[in-house]
Amino acid sequence: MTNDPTNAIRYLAARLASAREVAILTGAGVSAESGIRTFRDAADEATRTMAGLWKDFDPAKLATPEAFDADPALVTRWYDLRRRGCLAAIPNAGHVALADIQRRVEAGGGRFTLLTQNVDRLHHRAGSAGVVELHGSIIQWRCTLTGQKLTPDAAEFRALPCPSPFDARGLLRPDVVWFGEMLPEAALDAAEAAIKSCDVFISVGTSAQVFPAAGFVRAASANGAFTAEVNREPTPISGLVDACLHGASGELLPRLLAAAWPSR
Ligand code: BV8
Repeated sequence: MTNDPTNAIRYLAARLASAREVAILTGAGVSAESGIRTFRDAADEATRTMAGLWKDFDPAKLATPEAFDADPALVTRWYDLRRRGCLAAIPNAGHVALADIQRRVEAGGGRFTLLTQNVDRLHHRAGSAGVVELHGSIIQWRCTLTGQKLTPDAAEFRALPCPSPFDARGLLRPDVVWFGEMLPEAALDAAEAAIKSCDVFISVGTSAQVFPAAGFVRAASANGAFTAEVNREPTPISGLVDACLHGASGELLPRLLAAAWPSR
Protein backbone atom coordinates (compact mmCIF):
# COMPACT_ATOMS: atom_id res chain seq x y z
CA MET A 1 0.00 0.00 0.00
CA THR A 2 1.44 3.46 -0.80
CA ASN A 3 0.30 6.76 0.78
CA ASP A 4 1.98 9.43 -1.34
CA PRO A 5 -0.76 10.74 -3.65
CA THR A 6 1.62 11.08 -6.61
CA ASN A 7 3.01 7.56 -6.42
CA ALA A 8 -0.37 6.10 -5.51
CA ILE A 9 -1.96 7.90 -8.47
CA ARG A 10 0.61 6.36 -10.83
CA TYR A 11 0.21 2.95 -9.19
CA LEU A 12 -3.61 3.03 -9.42
CA ALA A 13 -3.64 4.61 -12.89
CA ALA A 14 -1.67 1.70 -14.33
CA ARG A 15 -4.21 -0.76 -12.91
CA LEU A 16 -7.14 1.34 -14.06
CA ALA A 17 -5.88 1.67 -17.64
CA SER A 18 -5.50 -2.08 -18.03
CA ALA A 19 -8.58 -3.13 -16.04
CA ARG A 20 -11.09 -5.54 -17.56
CA GLU A 21 -13.80 -4.52 -15.09
CA VAL A 22 -13.89 -1.50 -12.74
CA ALA A 23 -16.26 -0.92 -9.81
CA ILE A 24 -16.31 2.39 -7.96
CA LEU A 25 -18.20 3.09 -4.70
CA THR A 26 -18.89 6.71 -3.79
CA GLY A 27 -20.08 8.44 -0.63
CA ALA A 28 -20.96 11.91 0.54
CA GLY A 29 -17.34 13.12 0.24
CA VAL A 30 -17.63 13.14 -3.56
CA SER A 31 -20.38 15.78 -3.33
CA ALA A 32 -18.72 17.88 -0.60
CA GLU A 33 -17.01 20.12 -3.18
CA SER A 34 -20.42 20.79 -4.68
CA GLY A 35 -21.42 22.35 -1.34
CA ILE A 36 -23.51 19.39 -0.15
CA ARG A 37 -23.10 18.57 3.54
CA THR A 38 -21.52 15.23 4.36
CA PHE A 39 -22.89 13.14 7.23
CA ARG A 40 -19.94 13.04 9.58
CA ASP A 41 -17.72 16.01 8.79
CA ALA A 42 -17.91 19.17 10.86
CA ALA A 43 -19.92 21.87 9.09
CA ASP A 44 -17.59 24.05 7.01
CA GLU A 45 -18.01 27.34 5.08
CA ALA A 46 -19.15 25.66 1.84
CA THR A 47 -22.09 23.99 3.52
CA ARG A 48 -22.95 26.69 6.05
CA THR A 49 -26.39 26.97 4.44
CA MET A 50 -27.41 23.65 5.88
CA ALA A 51 -25.50 23.86 9.14
CA GLY A 52 -28.59 25.21 10.93
CA LEU A 53 -30.63 22.04 10.74
CA TRP A 54 -27.66 19.72 10.91
CA LYS A 55 -26.24 21.56 13.94
CA ASP A 56 -29.24 20.62 16.10
CA PHE A 57 -29.97 17.14 14.84
CA ASP A 58 -28.09 13.88 14.34
CA PRO A 59 -28.70 12.74 10.73
CA ALA A 60 -28.58 9.11 11.80
CA LYS A 61 -31.54 9.84 14.10
CA LEU A 62 -33.53 11.71 11.45
CA ALA A 63 -32.78 9.25 8.63
CA THR A 64 -35.03 6.54 10.11
CA PRO A 65 -38.65 5.39 9.66
CA GLU A 66 -39.15 5.88 13.39
CA ALA A 67 -38.20 9.58 13.15
CA PHE A 68 -40.64 10.05 10.25
CA ASP A 69 -43.44 8.28 12.12
CA ALA A 70 -42.75 10.33 15.25
CA ASP A 71 -42.49 13.74 13.56
CA PRO A 72 -43.22 13.61 9.82
CA ALA A 73 -43.26 17.41 9.56
CA LEU A 74 -39.72 17.82 10.93
CA VAL A 75 -38.26 14.98 8.84
CA THR A 76 -40.05 16.25 5.71
CA ARG A 77 -38.69 19.76 6.36
CA TRP A 78 -35.12 18.44 6.76
CA TYR A 79 -35.33 16.35 3.59
CA ASP A 80 -36.99 19.10 1.58
CA LEU A 81 -34.19 21.51 2.59
CA ARG A 82 -31.56 18.94 1.56
CA ARG A 83 -33.47 18.12 -1.66
CA ARG A 84 -33.48 21.77 -2.74
CA GLY A 85 -29.79 22.04 -1.86
CA CYS A 86 -29.04 19.06 -4.10
CA LEU A 87 -31.09 20.52 -6.99
CA ALA A 88 -29.18 23.80 -6.68
CA ALA A 89 -25.77 22.09 -6.49
CA ILE A 90 -23.51 21.64 -9.51
CA PRO A 91 -21.54 18.42 -10.18
CA ASN A 92 -17.87 19.03 -9.36
CA ALA A 93 -14.65 17.96 -11.12
CA GLY A 94 -14.70 14.67 -9.22
CA HIS A 95 -18.15 13.74 -10.56
CA VAL A 96 -17.06 14.70 -14.09
CA ALA A 97 -13.83 12.70 -13.84
CA LEU A 98 -15.78 9.60 -12.77
CA ALA A 99 -18.03 9.94 -15.83
CA ASP A 100 -14.92 10.29 -18.03
CA ILE A 101 -13.27 7.24 -16.43
CA GLN A 102 -16.42 5.23 -17.19
CA ARG A 103 -16.27 6.32 -20.86
CA ARG A 104 -12.57 5.43 -21.13
CA VAL A 105 -12.98 1.99 -19.54
CA GLU A 106 -15.97 1.17 -21.75
CA ALA A 107 -14.27 2.55 -24.89
CA GLY A 108 -11.48 0.06 -24.21
CA GLY A 109 -14.00 -2.79 -24.07
CA GLY A 110 -14.05 -2.94 -20.26
CA ARG A 111 -17.06 -2.99 -17.93
CA PHE A 112 -17.74 -0.24 -15.40
CA THR A 113 -20.13 -0.02 -12.44
CA LEU A 114 -20.67 3.08 -10.32
CA LEU A 115 -22.20 2.24 -6.93
CA THR A 116 -23.23 5.32 -4.98
CA GLN A 117 -24.45 5.84 -1.42
CA ASN A 118 -25.34 9.39 -2.40
CA VAL A 119 -28.94 10.42 -2.95
CA ASP A 120 -28.25 13.74 -4.76
CA ARG A 121 -28.17 12.45 -8.40
CA LEU A 122 -25.09 14.57 -9.16
CA HIS A 123 -23.41 11.56 -10.81
CA HIS A 124 -26.33 11.36 -13.26
CA ARG A 125 -26.06 15.09 -14.00
CA ALA A 126 -22.28 14.75 -14.54
CA GLY A 127 -22.90 12.13 -17.25
CA SER A 128 -22.35 8.84 -15.42
CA ALA A 129 -24.50 6.06 -16.89
CA GLY A 130 -26.17 3.12 -15.16
CA VAL A 131 -25.55 4.60 -11.70
CA VAL A 132 -26.53 2.13 -8.95
CA GLU A 133 -28.25 4.13 -6.17
CA LEU A 134 -27.68 1.97 -3.08
CA HIS A 135 -29.53 4.38 -0.78
CA GLY A 136 -32.16 5.72 -3.18
CA SER A 137 -32.68 9.32 -4.22
CA ILE A 138 -33.74 12.49 -2.39
CA ILE A 139 -34.87 14.02 -5.70
CA GLN A 140 -37.66 11.48 -6.00
CA TRP A 141 -40.43 11.07 -3.35
CA ARG A 142 -43.01 8.33 -2.90
CA CYS A 143 -46.42 7.72 -1.35
CA THR A 144 -46.15 6.01 2.03
CA LEU A 145 -49.21 3.87 1.18
CA THR A 146 -49.12 3.06 -2.51
CA GLY A 147 -45.37 3.42 -3.16
CA GLN A 148 -46.13 5.49 -6.25
CA LYS A 149 -43.27 7.89 -7.03
CA LEU A 150 -43.03 11.48 -8.24
CA THR A 151 -40.34 14.12 -8.67
CA PRO A 152 -41.40 17.37 -6.93
CA ASP A 153 -40.38 20.64 -8.59
CA ALA A 154 -37.67 22.85 -7.06
CA ALA A 155 -40.14 24.93 -4.99
CA GLU A 156 -40.24 24.52 -1.20
CA PHE A 157 -42.93 22.15 0.04
CA ARG A 158 -45.94 24.20 1.10
CA ALA A 159 -47.43 21.66 3.53
CA LEU A 160 -45.37 19.86 6.17
CA PRO A 161 -45.79 16.91 6.19
CA CYS A 162 -46.73 16.61 2.54
CA PRO A 163 -50.03 14.84 1.75
CA SER A 164 -49.79 12.14 -0.91
CA PRO A 165 -51.51 12.97 -4.22
CA PHE A 166 -51.97 9.22 -4.76
CA ASP A 167 -53.94 8.38 -1.61
CA ALA A 168 -55.41 10.96 0.76
CA ARG A 169 -54.60 8.72 3.73
CA GLY A 170 -50.90 8.66 2.82
CA LEU A 171 -47.99 11.10 2.98
CA LEU A 172 -45.08 11.76 0.63
CA ARG A 173 -41.66 10.57 1.90
CA PRO A 174 -38.23 10.83 0.26
CA ASP A 175 -37.40 7.78 -1.90
CA VAL A 176 -34.26 7.10 0.15
CA VAL A 177 -33.20 4.07 2.21
CA TRP A 178 -33.41 4.92 5.90
CA PHE A 179 -31.34 3.24 8.58
CA GLY A 180 -33.00 -0.06 9.39
CA GLU A 181 -34.53 -0.33 5.90
CA MET A 182 -33.38 -2.86 3.31
CA LEU A 183 -31.47 -1.61 0.29
CA PRO A 184 -33.27 -2.04 -3.06
CA GLU A 185 -32.82 -5.66 -4.21
CA ALA A 186 -31.76 -4.65 -7.72
CA ALA A 187 -29.07 -2.36 -6.30
CA LEU A 188 -27.74 -5.07 -4.00
CA ASP A 189 -27.69 -7.59 -6.88
CA ALA A 190 -25.77 -5.12 -9.07
CA ALA A 191 -23.29 -4.45 -6.28
CA GLU A 192 -22.78 -8.16 -5.64
CA ALA A 193 -22.17 -8.87 -9.32
CA ALA A 194 -19.67 -6.03 -9.64
CA ILE A 195 -17.82 -6.98 -6.46
CA LYS A 196 -17.54 -10.59 -7.67
CA SER A 197 -16.20 -9.84 -11.14
CA CYS A 198 -14.27 -6.57 -10.93
CA ASP A 199 -10.48 -6.52 -11.06
CA VAL A 200 -10.26 -2.95 -9.75
CA PHE A 201 -12.45 -1.60 -6.90
CA ILE A 202 -12.11 2.03 -5.77
CA SER A 203 -13.84 3.56 -2.73
CA VAL A 204 -14.25 7.33 -3.05
CA GLY A 205 -15.39 9.90 -0.45
CA THR A 206 -16.87 7.58 2.13
CA SER A 207 -16.09 7.10 5.82
CA ALA A 208 -16.75 3.36 5.36
CA GLN A 209 -19.06 3.21 8.37
CA VAL A 210 -22.45 2.41 6.85
CA PHE A 211 -23.24 -1.18 5.96
CA PRO A 212 -23.63 -3.09 3.75
CA ALA A 213 -21.65 -0.62 1.51
CA ALA A 214 -18.81 -0.38 4.04
CA GLY A 215 -18.13 -4.07 3.53
CA PHE A 216 -17.79 -3.90 -0.27
CA VAL A 217 -14.05 -3.16 -0.42
CA ARG A 218 -13.21 -6.11 1.81
CA ALA A 219 -15.39 -8.41 -0.31
CA ALA A 220 -13.84 -7.15 -3.57
CA SER A 221 -10.35 -7.63 -2.14
CA ALA A 222 -11.25 -11.16 -1.03
CA ASN A 223 -12.34 -11.82 -4.62
CA GLY A 224 -8.89 -10.82 -5.85
CA ALA A 225 -9.58 -7.24 -6.98
CA PHE A 226 -6.95 -4.50 -6.74
CA THR A 227 -8.51 -2.09 -4.24
CA ALA A 228 -7.94 1.61 -3.64
CA GLU A 229 -9.33 4.44 -1.56
CA VAL A 230 -9.67 8.11 -2.52
CA ASN A 231 -10.67 10.03 0.60
CA ARG A 232 -9.83 13.24 2.40
CA GLU A 233 -8.81 11.40 5.55
CA PRO A 234 -8.01 7.84 6.68
CA THR A 235 -10.93 5.48 7.28
CA PRO A 236 -11.37 1.93 8.68
CA ILE A 237 -10.52 0.53 5.22
CA SER A 238 -7.33 2.59 4.65
CA GLY A 239 -5.17 -0.19 6.03
CA LEU A 240 -6.90 -2.79 3.88
CA VAL A 241 -6.58 -1.33 0.39
CA ASP A 242 -3.68 -1.70 -2.06
CA ALA A 243 -3.45 2.05 -2.78
CA CYS A 244 -4.49 5.04 -0.67
CA LEU A 245 -5.00 8.50 -2.18
CA HIS A 246 -5.69 10.93 0.68
CA GLY A 247 -6.97 14.30 -0.48
CA ALA A 248 -9.94 15.96 -2.17
CA SER A 249 -11.68 13.81 -4.78
CA GLY A 250 -12.31 16.90 -6.92
CA GLU A 251 -8.53 17.25 -7.27
CA LEU A 252 -7.35 13.62 -7.16
CA LEU A 253 -9.85 12.03 -9.59
CA PRO A 254 -8.98 14.32 -12.52
CA ARG A 255 -5.28 13.59 -11.83
CA LEU A 256 -6.03 9.87 -11.82
CA LEU A 257 -7.93 10.14 -15.11
CA ALA A 258 -5.05 12.08 -16.74
CA ALA A 259 -2.46 9.60 -15.47
CA ALA A 260 -4.42 6.55 -16.67
CA TRP A 261 -5.29 7.98 -20.08
CA PRO A 262 -2.75 10.71 -20.93
CA SER A 263 -4.69 13.06 -23.24
CA ARG A 264 -4.62 11.74 -26.77
C1 BV8 B 1 -29.62 -2.42 6.32
C2 BV8 B 1 -29.98 7.71 2.80
C3 BV8 B 1 -30.56 -4.54 6.55
C4 BV8 B 1 -30.77 8.62 3.70
C5 BV8 B 1 -28.32 6.54 4.20
C6 BV8 B 1 -29.65 -1.61 13.51
C7 BV8 B 1 -30.83 -1.83 12.80
C8 BV8 B 1 -30.82 -1.92 11.42
C9 BV8 B 1 -29.63 -1.80 10.73
C10 BV8 B 1 -28.49 -1.56 11.44
C11 BV8 B 1 -28.48 -1.49 12.83
N1 BV8 B 1 -27.19 -1.27 13.23
C12 BV8 B 1 -26.39 -1.21 12.15
C13 BV8 B 1 -27.16 -1.38 11.07
C14 BV8 B 1 -26.76 -1.35 9.74
C15 BV8 B 1 -26.93 0.10 9.29
C16 BV8 B 1 -25.57 0.76 9.49
O1 BV8 B 1 -24.68 0.49 8.74
N2 BV8 B 1 -25.44 1.59 10.52
C17 BV8 B 1 -24.14 2.21 10.77
C18 BV8 B 1 -24.31 3.64 11.25
C19 BV8 B 1 -23.38 1.33 11.75
N3 BV8 B 1 -27.28 0.04 7.89
C20 BV8 B 1 -28.57 0.07 7.54
O2 BV8 B 1 -29.50 0.26 8.30
C21 BV8 B 1 -28.81 -0.18 6.06
N4 BV8 B 1 -29.83 -1.16 5.90
O3 BV8 B 1 -28.62 -2.79 6.90
O4 BV8 B 1 -30.67 -3.24 6.04
C22 BV8 B 1 -31.21 -4.53 7.90
C23 BV8 B 1 -32.49 -4.08 8.00
C24 BV8 B 1 -33.12 -4.15 9.24
C25 BV8 B 1 -32.43 -4.65 10.36
C26 BV8 B 1 -31.10 -5.06 10.23
C27 BV8 B 1 -30.49 -5.01 9.00
C28 BV8 B 1 -29.28 1.11 5.41
C29 BV8 B 1 -28.14 2.10 5.36
C30 BV8 B 1 -28.54 3.30 4.50
C31 BV8 B 1 -28.89 4.48 5.38
N5 BV8 B 1 -29.18 5.63 4.53
N6 BV8 B 1 -28.63 7.54 3.36
C32 BV8 B 1 -30.22 10.01 3.72
O5 BV8 B 1 -29.39 10.37 2.87
O6 BV8 B 1 -30.68 10.78 4.60
S1 BV8 B 1 -26.78 6.40 4.81
C33 BV8 B 1 -25.89 7.81 4.68
O7 BV8 B 1 -24.58 7.46 5.13
C34 BV8 B 1 -25.69 8.36 3.29
O8 BV8 B 1 -26.16 7.54 2.25
C35 BV8 B 1 -24.17 8.41 3.22
O9 BV8 B 1 -23.67 8.38 1.95
C36 BV8 B 1 -23.87 7.18 3.96
C37 BV8 B 1 -22.48 6.84 4.29
O10 BV8 B 1 -21.86 7.98 4.74
P1 BV8 B 1 -20.68 8.56 3.82
O11 BV8 B 1 -21.18 8.65 2.43
O12 BV8 B 1 -19.47 7.73 4.02
O13 BV8 B 1 -20.55 10.02 4.37
P2 BV8 B 1 -19.70 10.47 5.65
O14 BV8 B 1 -20.08 11.87 5.94
O15 BV8 B 1 -19.80 9.43 6.71
O16 BV8 B 1 -18.18 10.42 5.12
C38 BV8 B 1 -17.77 11.29 4.11
C39 BV8 B 1 -16.29 10.97 3.88
O17 BV8 B 1 -15.85 11.79 2.79
C40 BV8 B 1 -15.42 11.29 5.07
O18 BV8 B 1 -14.53 10.20 5.29
C41 BV8 B 1 -14.65 12.53 4.63
O19 BV8 B 1 -13.32 12.53 5.13
C42 BV8 B 1 -14.63 12.37 3.16
N7 BV8 B 1 -14.57 13.63 2.41
C43 BV8 B 1 -15.13 14.83 2.74
N8 BV8 B 1 -14.85 15.71 1.75
C44 BV8 B 1 -14.15 15.06 0.80
C45 BV8 B 1 -13.96 13.73 1.22
N9 BV8 B 1 -13.29 12.82 0.50
C46 BV8 B 1 -12.77 13.23 -0.68
N10 BV8 B 1 -12.91 14.49 -1.15
C47 BV8 B 1 -13.59 15.42 -0.44
N11 BV8 B 1 -13.71 16.66 -0.92
